[in-house]
Amino acid sequence: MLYPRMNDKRSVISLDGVWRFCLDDGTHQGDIDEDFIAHNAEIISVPASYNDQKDEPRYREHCGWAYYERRFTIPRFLVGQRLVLRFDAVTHFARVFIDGRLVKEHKGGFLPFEVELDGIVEAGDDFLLQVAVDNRVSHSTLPVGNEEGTAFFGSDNAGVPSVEAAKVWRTKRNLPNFDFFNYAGINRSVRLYSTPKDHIRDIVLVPSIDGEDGIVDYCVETVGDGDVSIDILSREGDVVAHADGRTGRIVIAHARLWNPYPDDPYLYTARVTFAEDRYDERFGIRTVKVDGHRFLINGKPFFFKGFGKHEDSAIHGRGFDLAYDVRDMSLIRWLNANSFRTSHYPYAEEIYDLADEQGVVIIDETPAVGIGAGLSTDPYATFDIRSHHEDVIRDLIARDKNHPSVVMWSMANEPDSEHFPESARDYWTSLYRYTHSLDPQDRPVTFVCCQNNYERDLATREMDVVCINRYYGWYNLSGDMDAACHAWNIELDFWQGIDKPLIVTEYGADTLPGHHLTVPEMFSEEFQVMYYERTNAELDRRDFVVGEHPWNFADFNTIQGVYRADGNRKGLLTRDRKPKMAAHYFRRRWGGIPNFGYKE
Ligand code: BDP
Repeated sequence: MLYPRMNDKRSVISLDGVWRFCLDDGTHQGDIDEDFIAHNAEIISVPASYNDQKDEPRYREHCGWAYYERRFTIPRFLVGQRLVLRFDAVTHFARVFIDGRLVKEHKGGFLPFEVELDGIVEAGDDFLLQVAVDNRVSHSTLPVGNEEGTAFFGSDNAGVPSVEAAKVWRTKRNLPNFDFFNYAGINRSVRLYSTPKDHIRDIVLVPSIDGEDGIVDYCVETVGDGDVSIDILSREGDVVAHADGRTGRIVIAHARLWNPYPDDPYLYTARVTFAEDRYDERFGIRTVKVDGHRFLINGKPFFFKGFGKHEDSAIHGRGFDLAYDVRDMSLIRWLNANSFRTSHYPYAEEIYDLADEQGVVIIDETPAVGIGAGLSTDPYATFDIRSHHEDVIRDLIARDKNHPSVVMWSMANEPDSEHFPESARDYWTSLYRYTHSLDPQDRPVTFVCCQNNYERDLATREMDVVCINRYYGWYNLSGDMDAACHAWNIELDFWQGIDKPLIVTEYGADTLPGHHLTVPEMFSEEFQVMYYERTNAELDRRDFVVGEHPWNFADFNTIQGVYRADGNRKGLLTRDRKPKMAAHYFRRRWGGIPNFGYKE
């Protein structure tokens, strides 16, 4: 799916701004009731989560439908053009109405969807746009909600003997099976864009390297009549190669490669022309491959220095915030990092553009978090998760396939892979094959494994890269780093025998900024630094460990619960991006670790 870009053939009009909004009272269930909305509507900002825009608790606690509306007039000068309404992300389920008529339903809160307006409205029309949004999570959504009445770190234990109170606790409550606040609403931009009627539908670019030359195998999908031609432009805008036809191979002589910063993340542009349409897609010449226990970018062994992140900020919630994203890119460089994982859902498309440009490597994750966690039944046999999971993987790859920054797909975070090991292995290996089959660049595929009994787990070892989240010294062996390091080594001996590259995709300790101790105990800044120093010393001794991603880049908001004081505090930075001592520690450490050849 192409990102909406403006040029001399295409226009993009933003529908972001102040919309009218109201929460459902539980009686409308996603249907539009004009009177109800008219009586209850108030202002809300789009894009942004609705939860933290108001001071009444019902916005944070809401479970169910909410309604957005605004009027819009399509400029008459767009007569004769194809018109498309595009939602970058509505969390988690959307129903779109135009003048009261349902025109689209979409499941999944982190990927774009479109409404073709042909036959619905025309240039010059003024219309009412309404969006019903459902924030409920369950065993059939991704991320997963735990319908049995337990929430991540929350507790419905009412004490003795009040069973009735526990029932009240569960009523109309979202029970996320994940550790980030369930921010909802129109979280990303809404746009109307136009293209010529005969148009370019998609562009697929597959780069490779042949000696000094860059190769691009390409395919252009079109609708209507016309011829396709493609120019490759250098960063300076010069045409360096050309081809005609819908599919083909282009050779860029003496190509410059896309490399992670501080090397040059060089980008070319594929300028595709078809009939009256035109589209510019940026791309990089780079290859990705797993070879034994090494992860190769452009044929060289790469070391991942970075973190799991979140899209999370004050007031916006999970809403798109470009200034935060630009600042985060700057902080990634300040930290001497080179990568991050889009834990635990696909991020806004603009972030991938920034990463391409800034030379930051991405592990691109689906919103499949919480599958089977805390259940006593086999989630793979019990719940109907597969078809939605496949849809999400398909749409993620369709959206992100051309980004040079994306070097690996993560199908999920911390699904249960231990309690029903055969069933989990069957599910994950077949989804792994499915993911490989969809990716034109055939990048490595993985899922991120929960702290578990890794000897029982049969799925994690089948992935291209072993990705493990481990909390030795925090949730396990709390505060005792001698014992934690001992446990690490026992586990690392096991993975050494599997002989695949391993990335520690999460490890960390909650840390209260400004809490200092001479004796480094848990929650102090000194403990966080010691935790990482001790753990990293063990990881450094293993050459199959090809990456370290502390959890998390920054503190982030979560559901309230006994384990969370003002959210998850494992950030190297505070939520408003001030460095803790551990940020300075990693900045020094990573400053001494090269992108390539660290453990050679
Ligand atoms: C891991 C999860 C992550 C949590 C983290 C934690 O993958 O989402 O935030 O633990 O507890 O299990 O801090």
